[in-house]
Amino acid sequence: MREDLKSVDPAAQALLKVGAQKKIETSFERAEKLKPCPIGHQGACCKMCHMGPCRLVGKEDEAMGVCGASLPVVTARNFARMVAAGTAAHSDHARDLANTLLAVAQGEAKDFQIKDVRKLNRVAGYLGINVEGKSVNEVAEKVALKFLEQFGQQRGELAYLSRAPKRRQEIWKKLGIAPRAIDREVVEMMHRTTMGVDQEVNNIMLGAMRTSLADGWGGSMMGTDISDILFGTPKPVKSTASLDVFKENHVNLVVHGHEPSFAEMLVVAVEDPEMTAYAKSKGAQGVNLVGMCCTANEILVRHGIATAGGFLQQELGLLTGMIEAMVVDVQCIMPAIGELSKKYHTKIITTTNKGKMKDAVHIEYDEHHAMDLAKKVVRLAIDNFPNRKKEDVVAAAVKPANMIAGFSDEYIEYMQGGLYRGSYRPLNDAIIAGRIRGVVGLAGCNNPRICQDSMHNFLARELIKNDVLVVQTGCSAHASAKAGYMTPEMALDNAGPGLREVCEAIGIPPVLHLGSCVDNSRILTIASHIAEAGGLGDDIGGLPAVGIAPEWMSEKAIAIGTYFAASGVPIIFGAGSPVSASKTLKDIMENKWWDMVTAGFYFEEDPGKILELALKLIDTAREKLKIRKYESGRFGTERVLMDMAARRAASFATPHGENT
Ligand code: MSK
Repeated sequence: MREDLKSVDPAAQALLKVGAQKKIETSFERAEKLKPCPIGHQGACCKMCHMGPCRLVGKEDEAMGVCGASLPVVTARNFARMVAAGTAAHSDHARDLANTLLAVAQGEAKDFQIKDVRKLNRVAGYLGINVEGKSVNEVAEKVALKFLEQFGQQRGELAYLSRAPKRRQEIWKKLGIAPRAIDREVVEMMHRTTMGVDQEVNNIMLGAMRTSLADGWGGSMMGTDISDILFGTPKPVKSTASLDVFKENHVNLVVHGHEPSFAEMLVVAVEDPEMTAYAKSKGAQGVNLVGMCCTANEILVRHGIATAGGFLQQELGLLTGMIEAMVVDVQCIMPAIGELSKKYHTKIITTTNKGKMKDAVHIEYDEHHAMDLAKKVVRLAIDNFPNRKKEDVVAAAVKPANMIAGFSDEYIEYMQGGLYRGSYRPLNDAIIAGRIRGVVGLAGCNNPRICQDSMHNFLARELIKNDVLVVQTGCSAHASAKAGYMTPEMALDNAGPGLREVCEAIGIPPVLHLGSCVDNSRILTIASHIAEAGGLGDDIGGLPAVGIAPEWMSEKAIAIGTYFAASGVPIIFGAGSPVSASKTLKDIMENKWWDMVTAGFYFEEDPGKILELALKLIDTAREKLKIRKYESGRFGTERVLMDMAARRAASFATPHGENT
């Protein structure tokens, strides 16, 4: 397949060509060669026991496994297990951070400090911890212990559920889906989906919602908050994004994965004059720290560290021949990079016992000795610089795009009135007046079965043109950043007139970078603030807001989508449906969930149809709220809506505008 059909990112295309010339396969080529199993792909393969795997083919009401499990039950169980796995991933990340916070509070992790005391106190308030008369570390210790309790408590409900609007809490209670404890929900979901337990489809899906809420309002929200407390709450920072952020005359050190603690230490270590001097002694001018995937997002939103992009860039980055070391932690790290690194001088460094890799150097991260370990890693990268082979070095030769990142929910509140008068009411007023038609959370992965970034870029462009404010996280945010959408100029040139007016007044891009995958919890917080600010109902359900993950691939994305729906935000996923085997399940998620949680979960592969559905959901919500009907062009020159053929063509346009 042509490189321009594999990715719309010109830098990725250039490196895919390099791979082809060198006969090096990446996930892009493997995806072409290895077709997905059609039965498993649609959720119809049951491998919960060793009587199978049973492949359920045939009519929905006739197909069954050896044990008698029906197709809807098998499909629901598979989906629910994806939710459990995604919840486990985000929450285990939060557990590590909670332990780091505890170690800092108890004076055992001396290289870290509490950076945001204001946020610490706010979080203590959510958890019912009295801060009066306590030192910062005493408060931090109580917060960390309370967080750790949230994983395994045997009574009550997750403390953070109280951050949701009252109406939403009542819905969860009525449905019996208020999560009790994080680990408990994951364990129970694994139990009830094992052979011979839960055999009622609706009940399995209710369980899936409860498990996902333990992620959104549990693990992920804790992960975000602890990172803000320890490393600082993001506020706008300038940076750049591209596969061309590597520097030929520097030692290039990449951090890849999800957890921010060690990466935070590396940010400090590479700036150490001792490290710079050491790099110079080896012939380099310094050490260039670059991020990839969600670890990139973490250090991008807090320090403006340049990003080489998301999940699908990891192999392409190695093809530049310029990476001395790639430090990986957990999640979304392709096993292929171990083997690929052997063709180059690059060292892959694993840092956790949870995630070891053949052909990698293992340096176990421990927050108690964070800086010593960070310097060890930086030195290892520097020592590897003389091993770089000139003949391997290729630049993507595409100028990195400028961007502004770092829009936390706190900053969005602050920019609407300042430190003491910050509020979400101006945003609500802009929505009520129709300047902003609605809000879309555009999130999720890249998937090599879809032209990389094509759907993210198409949807971001078309949504802002239609006066929809776009908030982004994860690899979706990387896609917009690389395409240059995260600048205020983008609003001037491309946003609809109402959205443009709002962006100009506040000085923000029309596409806001909110952070990493766990930071999808910021969208829940923003939605709660919008509901509380008044004028748009009293619940998240019913807001003119939609979540979209057009190029998803990860179980974590499924957990995120489910917690959004269970919180009242309708969700649209592209890239194929893992429940398409069962019409019953599709009906539950697209229709019955509306009656239960005021939101549906849709799978739709066509980008034009995703856009149409998202706008329809937003406009229907506006109608139900009885706010002004959105009219394109009311606040300025009307923008021409594209027809379906033009949209499809645009979805394959490169970020720089030329159609391929
Ligand atoms: S990294 S989960 S590929 S968004 Fe968070 Fe990207 Fe998806 Fe991993």
